[in-house]
This record gives sequence, C-alpha cells and structure tokens, in this order.
Amino acid sequence: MSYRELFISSSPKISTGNESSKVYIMGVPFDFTTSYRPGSRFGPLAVRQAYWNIEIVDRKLNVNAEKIQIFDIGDLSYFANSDEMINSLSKVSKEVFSENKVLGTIGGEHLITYPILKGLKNVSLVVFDAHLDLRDTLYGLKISHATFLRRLLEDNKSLKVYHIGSHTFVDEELDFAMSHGVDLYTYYDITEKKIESLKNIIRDDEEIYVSVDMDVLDPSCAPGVANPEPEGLNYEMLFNLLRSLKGKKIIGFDVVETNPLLDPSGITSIAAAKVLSLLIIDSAGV
Ligand SMILES: [Mn+2]
Repeated sequence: MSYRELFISSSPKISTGNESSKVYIMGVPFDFTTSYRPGSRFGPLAVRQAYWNIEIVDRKLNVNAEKIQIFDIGDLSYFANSDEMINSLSKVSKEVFSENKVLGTIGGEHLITYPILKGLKNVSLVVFDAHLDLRDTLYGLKISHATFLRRLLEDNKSLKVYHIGSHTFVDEELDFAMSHGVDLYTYYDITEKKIESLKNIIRDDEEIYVSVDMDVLDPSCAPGVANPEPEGLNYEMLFNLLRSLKGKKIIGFDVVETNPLLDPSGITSIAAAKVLSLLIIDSAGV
C-alpha cells in the first residue's frame, strides 16, 4: 500500500486528467497552529469550489488552464497534531516528487510548506508573504505557521530563498533573513523599484518551489486570511509576478492561508483559485 492510499481521503476534486498528468494537486486542511484567526482548514474545499466556477483562461499568457491535465489526489487526512501532519505530508510529498510529478498543494496554514520543502535538496524557495515567518517561537511554539521558514533555514543552511512582498516583520526576523542570505524583495522594494517580473531574478535552470500566502495581497483584495496586514500587493502586481515565472523549472507550489470563514463574498478563495490556475499554467510546461 502506498502512503497516498494510507493518508489521503477522497473529497471533491478538480482533476482534468488522470495519474499520467504532470501536475498533481492535493489539499491539506490543517490550521492547528494558527495564532489569530483559525479556519484555513476549510481552504482546500473553498478554493476547489472557486476553481471549478471561475474562468481559468489567462488572456495575458494566452493559456486556457482548463485544457491542462491535472490530477487531484485529494486531501491529507491522517493527523491529530502538527507532528503527525508533518510526518504524513513529508511522506506523501516525497512519494509524489519521486514519480517526477509537480505537486501543487492547497492549504491550510503556512506550516504545511515545512514538511514539503524539508525533504528537497537543491531546490530554491520562492515565497510570497506579507510576513517573514522567521520568528524563533510564537506563543511558545517552535513549529508554527509563524516560524516555518526559520526552521527550514536552520535545517538546510544552503536553502536559497527569494522572499517577495513582505511588509510586516520584527527586527529579529530581519536580522535572521540577512544573516541567512534570504533574497528579500519587500512590498516597498516592489512598489518603489517597480519590480513587475522575476524573470531576471531567478535563473532559468534553477529548480524552484513557489509558496503563495494569500496575505501577501492587500486585505482589501483578500480579507479572508488568518493574519491580515493592511497594505500589500494588489491582484495585478501579484498575478504579473506569478506570470513571470512561466518557463522556470517549477517542481512544486502551494497556495496557503485562505480562510473561508472570514470570506463572506468568497473573494479570497476566488483569488486563491486564480493564483492556483497561474501556478498550474507556469508549471505545466505549456
Ligand atoms: Mn503570512
């Protein structure tokens, strides 16, 4: 029996293809360490529902994501605490990567990126996030959605990180980022230097994993997140930066922190579905 069969539940899917698809999608309905406003465990279902119902044709890239074969393997279901989530998700993601598939994950809180990245070597991480998630602890927790990136950089000192769109972090996090070689493009760098593309920032032959925390968007664009921080990228800025990753070697991606309980109009889930569609287009090699 494979780990997929052991740890994954069946739930509404967004598959357009079968197991031979290059891009696999999964959900991780986990929000146990969320410090402020829990509810992102309901993200995978809401983002899938939005994905089914919006137009996923991108006219700027001129690609219809509906025509791209993706295979949705379901939701991670076997965990009662953070350690169990980390254990089962690292096994499942390792298994999917070993089959040379691109793994796209719908969260859930940002801690889910930790087990996925932990097992990867020679892969750079591209993070879009209002926060740095580089605290040593948050409310006493070492393993949390506010510390995941610090734990990753402690585990793997050579991990290359491109961090895009942050605008709220404490000095401790900034010091850690600087001393660990994080390539930081804050929201203010992006607006003041008018950075619209990552084409010349990331090499074409560099394998990358892309993680999008929906709170990188201004809360007026994405109110349904666990930790909204006023100010941030607008849709056009985020989508253009994501479009600029087309042609890069994307081996996996995630879209995290969507909280449908705080999203009465559904706009955050809809924006997350658009982000998902762009990442599918970028990574499918079409
Ligand atoms: Mn964040």
